[in-house]
Amino acid sequence: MHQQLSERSVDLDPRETAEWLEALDQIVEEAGSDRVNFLLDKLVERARDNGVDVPIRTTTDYVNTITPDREVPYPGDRALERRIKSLTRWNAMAMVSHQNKYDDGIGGHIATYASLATLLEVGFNHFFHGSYGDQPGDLVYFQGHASPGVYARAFLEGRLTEEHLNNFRHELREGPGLSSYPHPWLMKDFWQFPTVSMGLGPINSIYQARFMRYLESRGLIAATPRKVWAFLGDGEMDEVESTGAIGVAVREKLDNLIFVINCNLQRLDGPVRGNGKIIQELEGLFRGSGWNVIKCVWGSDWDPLFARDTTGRLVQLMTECVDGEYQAFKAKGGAFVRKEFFGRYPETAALVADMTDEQIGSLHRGGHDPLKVYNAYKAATEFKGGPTVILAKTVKGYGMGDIEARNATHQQKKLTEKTVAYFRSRFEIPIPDEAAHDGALYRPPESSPEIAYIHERRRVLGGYLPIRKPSPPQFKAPGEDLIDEFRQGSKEPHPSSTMAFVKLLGKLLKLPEIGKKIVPIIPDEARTFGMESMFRSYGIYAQGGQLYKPHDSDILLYYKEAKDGQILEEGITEAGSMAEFTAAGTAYANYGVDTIPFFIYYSMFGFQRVGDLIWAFADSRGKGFLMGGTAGRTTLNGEGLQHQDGHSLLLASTVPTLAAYDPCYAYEIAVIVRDGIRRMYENREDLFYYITLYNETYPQAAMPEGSEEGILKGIYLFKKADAPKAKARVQLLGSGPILTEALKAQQILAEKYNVAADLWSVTSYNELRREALKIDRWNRLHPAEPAQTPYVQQVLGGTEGPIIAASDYMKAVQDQIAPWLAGRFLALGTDGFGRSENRDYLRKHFEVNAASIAGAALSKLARDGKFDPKKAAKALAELGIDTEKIDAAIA
Ligand SMILES: Cc1ncc(C[n+]2csc(CCOP(=O)(O)OP(=O)(O)O)c2C)c(N)n1
Ligand SMILES: [Mg+2]
Repeated sequence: MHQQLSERSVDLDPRETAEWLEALDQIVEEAGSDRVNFLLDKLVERARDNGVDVPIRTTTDYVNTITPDREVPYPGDRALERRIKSLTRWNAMAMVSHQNKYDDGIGGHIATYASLATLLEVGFNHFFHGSYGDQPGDLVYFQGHASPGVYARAFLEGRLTEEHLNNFRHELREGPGLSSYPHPWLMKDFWQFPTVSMGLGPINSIYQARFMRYLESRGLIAATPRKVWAFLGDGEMDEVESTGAIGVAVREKLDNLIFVINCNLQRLDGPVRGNGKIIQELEGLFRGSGWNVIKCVWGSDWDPLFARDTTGRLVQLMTECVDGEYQAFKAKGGAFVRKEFFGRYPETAALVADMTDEQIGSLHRGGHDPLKVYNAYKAATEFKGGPTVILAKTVKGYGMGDIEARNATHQQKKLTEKTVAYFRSRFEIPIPDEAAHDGALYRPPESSPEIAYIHERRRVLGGYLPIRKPSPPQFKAPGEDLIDEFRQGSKEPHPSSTMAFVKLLGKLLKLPEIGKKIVPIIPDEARTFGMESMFRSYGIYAQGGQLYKPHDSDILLYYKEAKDGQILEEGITEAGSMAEFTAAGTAYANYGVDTIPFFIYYSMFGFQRVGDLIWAFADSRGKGFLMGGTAGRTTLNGEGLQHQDGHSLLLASTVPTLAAYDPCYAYEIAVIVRDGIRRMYENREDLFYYITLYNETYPQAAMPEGSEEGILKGIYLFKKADAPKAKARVQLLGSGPILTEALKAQQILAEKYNVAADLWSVTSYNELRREALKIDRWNRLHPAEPAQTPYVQQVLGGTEGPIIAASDYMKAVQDQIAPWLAGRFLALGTDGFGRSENRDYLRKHFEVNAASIAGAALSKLARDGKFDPKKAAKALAELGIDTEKIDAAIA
């Protein structure tokens, strides 16, 4: 069943081995680790010269990295800390169990925190800084579904009341409730980081640590010993986001980052690696990437066994066994361990001959031993030059009696009376039987040594956490003059909306107070967006500065990297860029400093690729601007199916705090961005923006008088029809560059068909719908009051004729306002897969070109009885519309 070790692992000559090791020990003692490393390198080199195949080994034996002789004694009051931990264990369990007893199926988790308690408590008592002087403290990403333990501690600290805990997962009742998981949106003074979607904690914490360095390097915050701690599940490490960015932490030398992976060997359904060892696998992965790896596998009670194990059999046995076996050892108790583990070799059986089964059964795993955990944390916080990962072996459901380490333990919400009784006596909770069965909470009096100790430790460490403290406003939004340059429209050569935005960004970067707070984030397409001139002016952030002379240093716009560079050029990682955007967009709550991130990327690779990170950004109350470049299914020439985006706006509409805009003209962008800064940073509203940017060049129109309100609300009259003798009238709605097609359609309709078309620019269907829904709701709830009218109806309700709404996005984007426009509405959009073609052909294919818009207007007029149907059919032919061609939606 277990893995056999290869010949290479068997010691054929122990005496010779001992001589070599002694020699090595002596050099360690006399010359230190640099010399040892040098000699080891030389030995490997020589061995290879002699034809020996020396593999690169990134794993070590299955034992603790920190040996007992390198440990420092535990600085805290072990007995008192154990009492406190028992109370957090109890209250976490009681809270979940009680809630499920009275509200069957409400859920929650007990087993995860049971495995994590020591790892968190050592941190709370000795490491997690609430503040560093006047600076904010450590940033801790908690394993999301271990939240009951964090609540239980806050309860002991007096930060949460019994009422809070009694309302766990009851957030919509009268009293204050607790959210299931860490959600800043739901508990804005408490949680900082939404982590429960597996994999987001790892990537977000890496970029958080990098952004901390960025802020320090640019002098926006003081440099402190502040750390980012990320507590992660071993099952969670399977997510690609969990390991996909670990190289970044090494490259960026992030010694402010500590991963603690709670290796309880289980995930939800069963073992993480039943047939292998997750700790060894992760050690190889992280060490191979260059992380400082600290394995914390065995508790102190194993140390005497190691000391007596002169044959090396114990370590061999530990390395041979797989996680499926280790799980069984904890699930099945001491007698089983004696037989199936120690009993495998006579030498190891002898080691425990004088121990009882009970003693064997309770031999601890590293993650449950405060001394081992303390030493691991100490080494991690002192390590310089790179990130540290602590691989702590724990037991899922530790202390839960007969469900400890069982496959089903993750799902245990309600404990049996027997389990509760066991739990209570094991952790010595002083409450009567009946109260225990009912899941009563227990908090010792304020004057008790436990509570006094908790407060004192937190006082020494600078305050309580988690805590979320947004900063007050730090600057005023830019004035009207930001827009001035864009009011008049453009001259030849006309820019695209992307170019216009880059110009606007340049202006923002130059503003006295705001400029330095702007954080441009780009994966790798600055040149596509025409932003390369910013490299030289603002520099690309590089923690080590620029170590080479760039080949283009002789030109003005060379590729400049600098320690205090302002631009974050992340490389081709939308997930990493989004994580960086998250750190920047929440800096106001974590560092007390407002930064305004602009993340500019291919719109296609945003929502559908990193949607969950965007959702978590909203949960985090993030602020900033997502700029969807190369937007539109037909505006992006040539690129085809996987690049042409016709749906990001629809996906954007699903995010409650996101205001999404699809502007056509430069002045629209300027108005939206200026107001966005006002709302987010001056007014402190919790929202963020998504703005599409296109790369088609066309004349940028002059800003119509009085259009500002409409631009922000989502619609304004761009150009009234100029057809006084027209027989029929329509309303044309256009967004993004398709507004320019609608502009042409307006002319076609007037000149060829004597139809008057009023032209509207719709900057945001999403915002119009939201406002309309809000008004509808009010009307629904106040039937006795005069009804209010949604903005979209105020604007379009009194107009005449059908409404044809075209954009470079799916029809469903436009359809968002259809319910308020009765039967008048007809959407033209880009449903279906993109194609490699130029704009003319693409717009014809998707039926969003000027001809299609004009044709749709005539067709709808005909259906409405306001235009001769035969003439309409003839007009379609004249306009070159192939009425029998395949529908782009399914092509
Ligand atoms: C992206 C995502 N997928 C699935 C889940 C559902 N889920 C919640 S906890 C869990 C198992 C977690 O296992 P592990 O990371 O080992 O944590 P443990 O509870 O063992 O400490 C799963 C699959 C989730 N929260 N997020
Ligand atoms: Mg696990």
